[in-house]
Amino acid sequence: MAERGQYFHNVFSKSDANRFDLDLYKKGDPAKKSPPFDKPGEVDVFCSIHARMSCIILVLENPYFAKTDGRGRYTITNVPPGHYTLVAWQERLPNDTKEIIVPETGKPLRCRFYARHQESAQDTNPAWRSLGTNQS
Ligand SMILES: [Cu+2]
Repeated sequence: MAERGQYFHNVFSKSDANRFDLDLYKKGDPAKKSPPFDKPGEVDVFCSIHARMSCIILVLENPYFAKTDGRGRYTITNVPPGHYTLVAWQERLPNDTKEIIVPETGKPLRCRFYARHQESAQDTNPAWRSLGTNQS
């Protein structure tokens, strides 16, 4: 039985973007290595000691991102004018994308995503839900 606070972890990822292995380290005693996170992409992170420990880290190309609130709304501010691909990401759904043009000046853009749960693909009454729309 482990002494309280003496748990070990071994955090690693085999994802194409940002593959790493932090080797064994103790809780409260930080790992000697740190993940590079230098390539954009989705990084699936696991612990070889604890099967239930996992997370997904998104390494993004720029600071223009937002997390939706409880009602599925989001706002991305201070985006320079230009042509962009806006991507909606949710771990259990395929990505959805929209091409947008941020004008030099003008009203905020509104961009709404809809997605269907993969589990309900065979459902005769598919549940559609909003992944988000920007606020203004
Ligand atoms: Cu662990």
